[in-house]
Amino acid sequence: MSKIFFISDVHLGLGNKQEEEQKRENLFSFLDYVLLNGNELFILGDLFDVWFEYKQVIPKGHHRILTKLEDLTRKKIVVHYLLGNHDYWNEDYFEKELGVKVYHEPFEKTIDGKRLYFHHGDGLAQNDTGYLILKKILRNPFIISLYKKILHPDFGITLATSSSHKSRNYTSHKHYGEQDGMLLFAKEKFREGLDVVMMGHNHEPKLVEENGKLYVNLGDWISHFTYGELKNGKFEMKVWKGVME
Ligand SMILES: [Mn+2]
Repeated sequence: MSKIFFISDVHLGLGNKQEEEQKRENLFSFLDYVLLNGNELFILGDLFDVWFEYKQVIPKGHHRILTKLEDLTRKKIVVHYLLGNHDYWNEDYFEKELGVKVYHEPFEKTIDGKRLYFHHGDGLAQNDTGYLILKKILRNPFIISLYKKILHPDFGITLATSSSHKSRNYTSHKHYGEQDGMLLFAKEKFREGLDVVMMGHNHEPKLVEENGKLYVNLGDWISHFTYGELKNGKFEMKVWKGVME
């Protein structure tokens, strides 16, 4: 039986120097644990507070996490990385250089006979047409490639960083019933035959069991440091206490 780990919303680069240092050490100790004990790792988006990659350029400041991920894949641990609304602008660096499996869209996997569905969690709020339009624009391949052609990386990445901060202020101040929307979506998936629906995005750890089906929100690594563990067909949500004092 395999042992599989799940995390979401680490938002590397979001905090001040000291917070980031602490978060990194904490995350690295977790990844070392996964390296020794796991078979697979799922990252459900917003690993970075901003990841904006050009064909030949990646953002500065994250080299240690990149080599950590490579350590995992070199040890034959399968790393699945579903892109979130803060780190969607991925080219092929993670796949080609780090051996990570990258997903641009929500996806399904069967594990130990159970059907699991993974979604970052954005765009599921009720009556939030504005965000859905914005999401379409921000993910449009033509617009993304035009942006990269026009803007030098120093400017393009800086601009992406500042709009990421604006987007957080916007999303954290809206009340479109995001929690409800996510749970409703999960229930819809249960009706389609899925057994587990897992998300992140709203930074609120949550576990809802219903007729043997499971909705999981993995929380975040900003204030909760929560992770999921699936072992012998049993799912548990835990808090990583690693190197925190
Ligand atoms: Mn998000």
